[in-house]
Amino acid sequence: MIKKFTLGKPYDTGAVVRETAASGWDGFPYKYTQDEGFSFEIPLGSDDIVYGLGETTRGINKRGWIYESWCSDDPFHTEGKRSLYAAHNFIIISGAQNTGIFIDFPSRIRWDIGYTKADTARIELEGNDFDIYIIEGGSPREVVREFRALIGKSYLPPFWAFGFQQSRWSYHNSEAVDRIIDGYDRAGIPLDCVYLDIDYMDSFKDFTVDGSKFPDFERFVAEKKEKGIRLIPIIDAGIKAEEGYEIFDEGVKNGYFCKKADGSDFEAGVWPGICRFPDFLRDDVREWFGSKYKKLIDMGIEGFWNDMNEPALFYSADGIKNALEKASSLKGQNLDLGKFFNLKDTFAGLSNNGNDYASIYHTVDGEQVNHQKVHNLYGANMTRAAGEYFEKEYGEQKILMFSRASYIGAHRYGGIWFGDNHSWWSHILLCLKMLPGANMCGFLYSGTDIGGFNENATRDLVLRFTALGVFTPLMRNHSALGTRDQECFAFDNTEDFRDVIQVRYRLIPYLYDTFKKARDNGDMIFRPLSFDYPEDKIARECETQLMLSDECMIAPVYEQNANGRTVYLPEDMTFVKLSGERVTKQELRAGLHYVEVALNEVPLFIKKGKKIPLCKPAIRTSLLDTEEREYI
Ligand code: MIG
Repeated sequence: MIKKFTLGKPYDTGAVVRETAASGWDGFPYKYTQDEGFSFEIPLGSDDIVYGLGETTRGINKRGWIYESWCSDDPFHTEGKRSLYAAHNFIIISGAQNTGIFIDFPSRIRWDIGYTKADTARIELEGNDFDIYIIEGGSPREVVREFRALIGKSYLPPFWAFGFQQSRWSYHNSEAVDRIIDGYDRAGIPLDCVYLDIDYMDSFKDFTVDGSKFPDFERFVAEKKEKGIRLIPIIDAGIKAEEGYEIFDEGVKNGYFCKKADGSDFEAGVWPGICRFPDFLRDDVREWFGSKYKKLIDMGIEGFWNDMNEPALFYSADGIKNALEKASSLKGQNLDLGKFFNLKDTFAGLSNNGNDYASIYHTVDGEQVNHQKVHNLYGANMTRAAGEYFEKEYGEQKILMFSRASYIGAHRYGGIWFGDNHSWWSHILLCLKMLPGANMCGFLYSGTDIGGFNENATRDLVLRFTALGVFTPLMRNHSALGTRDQECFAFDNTEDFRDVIQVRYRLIPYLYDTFKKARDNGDMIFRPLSFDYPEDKIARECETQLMLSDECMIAPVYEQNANGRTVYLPEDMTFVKLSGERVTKQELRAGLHYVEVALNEVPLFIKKGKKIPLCKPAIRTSLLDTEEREYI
């Protein structure tokens, strides 16, 4: 059962697709207070679990921390953080009752889930115009299904997007791209996509290609496609302010960019230098920007990733001016501690600065809307711009699209990746913990940078990371500028990588069916164990394993130098080790077990009475015979 509580004049975020009549406030079940903002308190029973918030730091059970919905470009995903790139405003309180709460409000929300008071979740909205949906269900899974019916069907990517994908910041030119494909082919490791990061563009200008790095891009793209490889270029939110650049000129002429209070265009520096920012909240701007992807699609491109759309702002002209003024006012002085740190913070604080966000205005239905009020919708509407255009022009399942920033609703137009993680062992688990939360909110096509983005990866880390990535719909190895080479063939004994990635290709028919089933039924692909075994104490606390669809459980190895791990089986299961074309099976009883898993093996647990299909591996998805299936 869904109840909707509306206050003020909520901004139409587009998250909800099913009309729901508002209930009277006297039926609101929680104690609330209303002043400049709105806050309410939910009592938590000592055994209650709080699920949700999608892409966030920390655990599957969100109790014991404060989270903030505020899409942030933050490349350090440590436990002390409150926000990452997404605003997924949905939680489930699970105990004697199961209650889902969706807050459709695009500005900042503070979720104090038992941080200040262990037995209370206190939720504070920075504003008084919102819809809150409260969903009562028999089980957490039912609550999720009801919620998903409310927000509409998830995006369905093309079939080839389930193949293995290789990325790096950056493969600078056509030779670099060829070297990657060649490296994979020579090692016999399956591959479907190679990514183009910002350096493929001419001076970081969206929808351009630098002809000196990629001469005859169209032919190059066609040649790769002949080989079964797709190139996936990045698109950034900021548009270089440069006269004569078509996108900039059109944006200026039609007034499509975000404004400042005085009506002039807002400007900030990102990769291309000073940029302007398309006002994606407007229908006409979305239509215009969406249609620009055609430039690359006409050159044979079939997929994109949208980046920097929180939006990330390195600096603004005003910010630089103030900082320089401060610096010069201190010239010649002997700085005391306070002045020194103040100066340092002034420069460090230039990026993603709150004053800059506060100075941005959107124009919605002719009215000026301050960015602070709708911050969390910016990236989501960039994805929507692309997704709406793709569906209209090319139909469903044709163009791959996923984004860094997101808000619920964008799950209908694309997937997400979890942004700039690190080559840390703990980030294998962080990915695992985010998956169910993202799935709850409809983001089924999701995954993290395999091997880790920041810092240097080791061979064993990449192998263990990849073994988890075998199950994530988006399976992409990506790494930052300046880090050690992280492609599978860059390490010794490449046959181990082949063994792991071949398992992915063997599983694609199953994973694809699983994806479609979850999409059609408003279900999750990945569930916490506690969803399925709510009475089982150990299952309820398990944060290192997940249920996969209705047949399996996954339990990746996530520690360095470990030859295996301890795994908990809530019921009897078959322990399967997959490696290349090899399958070994062992029946295990319910309970705790230590299982050995070699670096070239992918562990999987299949429930009693269930079977899953495997096909033969191939080096491309296009070469898979998905009909010839063996059941294990
Ligand atoms: O400021 O385009 O998350 O995947 O490689 C960094 C360069 C900008 C951030 C993305 C990352 C990408 C990088 N981008």
